[in-house]
Amino acid sequence: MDEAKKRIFSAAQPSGNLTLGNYLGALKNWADLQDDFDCIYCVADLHAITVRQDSAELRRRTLETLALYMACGIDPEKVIFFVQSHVPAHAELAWVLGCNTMFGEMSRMTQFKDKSRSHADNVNVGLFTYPVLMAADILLYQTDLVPVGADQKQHIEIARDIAVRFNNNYSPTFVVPEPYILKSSARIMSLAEPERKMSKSDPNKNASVYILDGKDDIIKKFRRAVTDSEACVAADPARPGVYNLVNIYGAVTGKSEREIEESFKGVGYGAFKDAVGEAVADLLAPVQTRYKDILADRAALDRILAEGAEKAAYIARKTLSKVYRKVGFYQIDKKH
Ligand code: ATP
Ligand code: LTN
Repeated sequence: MDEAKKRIFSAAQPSGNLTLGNYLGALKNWADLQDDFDCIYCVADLHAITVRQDSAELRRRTLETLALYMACGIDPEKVIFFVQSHVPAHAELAWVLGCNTMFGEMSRMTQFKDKSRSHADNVNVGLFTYPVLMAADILLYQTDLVPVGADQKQHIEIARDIAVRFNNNYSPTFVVPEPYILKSSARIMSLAEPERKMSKSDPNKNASVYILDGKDDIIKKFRRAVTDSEACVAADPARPGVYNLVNIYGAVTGKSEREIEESFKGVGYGAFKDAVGEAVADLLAPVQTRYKDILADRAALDRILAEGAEKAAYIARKTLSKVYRKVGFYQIDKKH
């Protein structure tokens, strides 16, 4: 790895089929960044079990998520890829950081409040301390930048607070990370409820476009997308349904809001929705073809994961040892 390059770390949970929101908000940017930064990307399976998961499905999805990262253009020759549970330092650092994080800080987290509402029968302690584990993920690798969608900004701020506090209470230990959020694709909204973000764990399958959806399904989902009765294509945040479609079309085609408004002047929602659906289907088709080929070679994927875990564990160990020394954990002197 090139010492002069800034370090990037990011992760997605294998908690469902990845959506267009994951692609535009995260995966596409991860691929775009891999040449200019020293990138580490992880499949966050420890985070995924904060919500109940079927074991066989979680196992299958972990591998599928990795294959999808690669299909989106992320190259294991250029980045470190691994599964979070394969590197024990994540859980170990999370414990120490948890002892440096306040109950009040965690109680304010929007994601915790949302998920405790949507999973009221399973408000577990892991869901509450989720941001501490995420801070451990980031801080273990002395990360400079964390590319995520806007929904994760609050968690990165907490990771920064935890890093600054630890550095002040002990001595400089962690790089203080910055969020890296692209405006155009930061928040892709649900097609059914455009006030809510598109989310892979949304039980309404029409609310999300999945990266692996076929063209017909994609077109159908956009046709059904909730809009309004004004029948005028505009980038107006007060009209969240149409605004979301304009935003998606812009992120996919690279066109500005003004250009989109211009080119769809006087055009009804039906034709506009079809144009968005076509553009999204064209964007995803090559990803889907690559995905099938990549997933078919299980041995290659296992090799990538083994190598990734080894490289990640080496970096993570160094930070963890430093932390253990600073907090005063007794170290055995190997020279005896
Ligand atoms: P879940 O529904 O299980 O909470 P999720 O769809 O929110 O999952 P994550 O695994 O939590 O996905 O997120 C992976 C990455 O995708 C994160 O960087 C997150 O910010 C980004 N992301 C998720 N949903 C969107 C969205 N609708 N728009 C933009 N980025 C998103
Ligand atoms: N919580 C993140 C996934 C995640 C993550 C991370 C993102 C886990 N650990 C570290 C960036 C850095 C989410 O997207 N829901």
